[in-house]
Amino acid sequence: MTRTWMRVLGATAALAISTALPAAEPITVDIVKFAFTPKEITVAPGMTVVWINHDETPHTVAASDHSFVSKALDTNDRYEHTFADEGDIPYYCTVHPFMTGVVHVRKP
Ligand SMILES: [Cu+2]
Repeated sequence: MTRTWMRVLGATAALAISTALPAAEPITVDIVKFAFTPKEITVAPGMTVVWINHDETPHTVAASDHSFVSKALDTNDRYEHTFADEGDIPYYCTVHPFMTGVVHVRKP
């Protein structure tokens, strides 16, 4: 194998790795059987979290500090929120307040 060809392969591998970085990928929280799953997540500032309701019952996603609140999500509805600042943000479902979760926003 020639040196040039090796260099091409190396560049291709580097490209594949950079494409796989999750930087732009939103984090998903599934709402299943009256629970946020996973219940606790950690994201970097600037990242977006997407909640998807898989239940037959409408749910909401509401921050305890009122920094965001979704409308009632029907089955397969999505709600997304981008977290700009560091902190711990507890949230709950306003229809079923026993449904709770936490988003930890931390610099990596
Ligand atoms: Cu609910």
